[in-house]
Amino acid sequence: MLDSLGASLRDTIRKITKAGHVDRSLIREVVRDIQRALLKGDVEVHLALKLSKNVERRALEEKPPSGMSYRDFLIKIIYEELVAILGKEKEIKLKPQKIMLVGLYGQGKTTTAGKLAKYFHNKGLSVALVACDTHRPAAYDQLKQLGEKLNIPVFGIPGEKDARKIARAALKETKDFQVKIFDTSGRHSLEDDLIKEMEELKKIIQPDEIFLVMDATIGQQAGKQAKAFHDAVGITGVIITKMDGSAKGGGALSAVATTGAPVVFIGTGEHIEDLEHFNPTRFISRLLGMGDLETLLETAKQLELEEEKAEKVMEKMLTGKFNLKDMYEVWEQMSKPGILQKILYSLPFFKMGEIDKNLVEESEEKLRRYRVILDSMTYEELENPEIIKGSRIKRVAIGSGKNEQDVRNLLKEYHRMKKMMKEMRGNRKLMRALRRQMKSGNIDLQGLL
Ligand SMILES: Nc1nc2c(ncn2[C@@H]2O[C@H](COP(=O)(O)OP(=O)(O)O)[C@@H](O)[C@H]2O)c(=O)[nH]1
Ligand SMILES: [Mg+2]
Repeated sequence: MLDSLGASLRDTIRKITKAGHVDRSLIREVVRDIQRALLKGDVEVHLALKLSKNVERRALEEKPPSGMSYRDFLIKIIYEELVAILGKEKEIKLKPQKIMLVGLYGQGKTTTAGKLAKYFHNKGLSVALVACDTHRPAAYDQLKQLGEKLNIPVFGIPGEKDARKIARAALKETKDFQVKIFDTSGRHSLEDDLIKEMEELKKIIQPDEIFLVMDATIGQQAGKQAKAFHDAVGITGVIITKMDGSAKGGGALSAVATTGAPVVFIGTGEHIEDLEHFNPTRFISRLLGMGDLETLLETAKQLELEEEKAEKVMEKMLTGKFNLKDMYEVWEQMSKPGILQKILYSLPFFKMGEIDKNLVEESEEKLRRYRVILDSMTYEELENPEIIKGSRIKRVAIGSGKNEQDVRNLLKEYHRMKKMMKEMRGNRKLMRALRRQMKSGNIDLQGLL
């Protein structure tokens, strides 16, 4: 599926991985490669241009989260922009529903009706197929045969010319089934006659979903067709078939996405199981060669989360709102290598000579020792440590199985930390530098101390 587009994109990724470092000329080259690959894959010119512009702009302007290389960051940007042109994923609800399939001749409606029946059947729902194609003489038989193979009932009236009659009768006959899939007639083009038929069937069936079935080989034209069908009858999603045999699938997928209609499924072969729920993220991961990419994205997410967390904790410290919960968080972060550890260790209160041995070990040890004590405190106490006195100290000590001195030590440590933060806040020069350094991700306050 999309073999040549996938191969070109993977070559580009490889080029980035092998590059000594990321500079303007590499970015330009990569952007040109991607543009060429997309155009060859039938992606619409403006869309391809927009994507490559976005990649270039972001690669030049944005900074990777600290801890991530520019190389990985560039790959991440490319990945995200590719996913973005495929639109949003549409969730398939596994509940009772009526699905009406529409589309032109030979696009794969009947085959897809069978595939969908199997899809829902495999998810444990009872399914019935309804043959509303009254145009093709063999349409009923085709669906009937599919149903027999799958062991799924097919409702139809052989010889009946009025699709509306079939639909009405089918609704009664299939009322005990959870999912009902209506196959309908096509035409050579979207003509008035077809529109009228679709509208009438829609009124009778009252479908939860109207899926337009389109063949990938029409490429970018899929966008126009999706729009025309949507204007005519209102579709809720698109199924693109024959993705296996077409180099133009990228064009079809991206063109449909620009219309705002979600691609719901893709057909990837003639066999009944060749149907995939379409997920843009997974699709692009696979196209770019999964494995490594997944780890890279996972790492990026972790780093971004950590950066956010670090900023939140720091902000609290800097504004002077600092309670026992925050102190716990600080220890936790100090015992884990990462950006917050870097920040915390650069702060003055850890350089005052008291804590000079292995800080990581020390933090871990404190966490272990104090966790049970903190667990025995109420929410109110954690938020306002000042209220923990006399009888409260006794209660917490008993609750945690420690003695009162341990509880007092913990509180002492908290007050000491808070006091240091207060002093730090008084040091304007230091605060300014810290805020600046936090933004840039390069933490080094040594010179200021
Ligand atoms: N390779 C491939 N062929 C498909 C796919 N979906 C449908 N077909 C073939 O396309 C042809 C037309 O399909 P059909 O379901 O009869 O289309 P309809 O006229 O819209 O009902 C048949 O020969 C199918 O086997 C697909 O995903 N991949
Ligand atoms: Mg058909």
